[in-house]
Amino acid sequence: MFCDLRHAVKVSVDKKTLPNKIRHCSSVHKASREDEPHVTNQALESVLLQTDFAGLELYASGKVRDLYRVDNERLLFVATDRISAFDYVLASGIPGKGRVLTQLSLFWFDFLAEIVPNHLLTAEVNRYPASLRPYGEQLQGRSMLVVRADMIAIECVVRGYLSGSGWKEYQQNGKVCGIELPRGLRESDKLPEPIFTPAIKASSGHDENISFDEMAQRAGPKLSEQLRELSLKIYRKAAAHALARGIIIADTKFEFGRTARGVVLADEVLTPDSSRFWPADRYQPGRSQESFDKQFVRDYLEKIRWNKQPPAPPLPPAVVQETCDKYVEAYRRLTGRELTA
Ligand code: Q0Z
Repeated sequence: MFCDLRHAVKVSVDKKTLPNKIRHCSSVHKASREDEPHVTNQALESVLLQTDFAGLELYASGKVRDLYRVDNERLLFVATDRISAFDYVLASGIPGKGRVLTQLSLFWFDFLAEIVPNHLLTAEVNRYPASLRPYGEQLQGRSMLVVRADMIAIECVVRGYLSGSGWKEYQQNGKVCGIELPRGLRESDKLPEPIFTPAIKASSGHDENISFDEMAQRAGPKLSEQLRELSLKIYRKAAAHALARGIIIADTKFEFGRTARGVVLADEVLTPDSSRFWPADRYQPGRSQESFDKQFVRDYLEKIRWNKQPPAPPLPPAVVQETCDKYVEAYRRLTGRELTA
């Protein structure tokens, strides 16, 4: 079983044995029994909450992923096991989450290769430059060596369904990012066709939807049209694939960059962190939808009536386990493969 926590109950990894302050923390917070047998480092489904690669320069860091500069041309993209909910990173990690998201991005890069080139150089740790070898074990399965791109500062969002900020805007004026939609749509309704709804990173840290015209002014009309066509094409192909496997990709965000090879798809792609994944068999428009991956987490946080102010609480082992299972299930359904690595 991929993320069986039953035997990992009271482990705290000896941090001194781990190189370079990379902390593998037990995802489980309370020891249930003092006499539970200890689990070795290897057997433990440890979670990576923080990265710190001595000698590597941090290039960017987000709620759940970190990006390092390898040299002038290359970056190292690392997915941690951190999880966020209601805008905060929780105190517990989800074992395997970083690997699932990385392997899913890799699947999609390959699946989409005929439509769009991407920033991936390799995800094979033994082909990484020598400077990364000391961290090979931590990087295995959860990292990608990517080409440094000149990022285009527009979030390329595609929506196939009416949810989140799209639903909010629609209720106010019948439009999303200036795109007029039919009257009478309900929350979570499928749109007549997918729409391109660009956004920019606002100073608040939140995304701010903009019209296509505003994108054209910022990024130029030619590039904007290219990114819109690419984004819609990618979404259509991926969403059809996912739906046939029981997952609705309600919306998703792409990031593009420019390299010597032209415009490339960068960042992570079509993961549950960059998209809304809904279980198709539970789909029912007219209300908000269950999240494929985070529903157990949200339900728990509502149940304990967390006030959604920091610090975010830890999760009980059962919730960690159920959530881990959902990520692995999403990977299995979308790729038809078992998660190894
Ligand atoms: C991606 C981000 C992350 C925080 C910069 N290939 C690339 N070249 C240049 N820049 C980027 C990429 Cl992917 C780049 N982000 C988003 C990723 C943590 C923010 F891992 N920022």
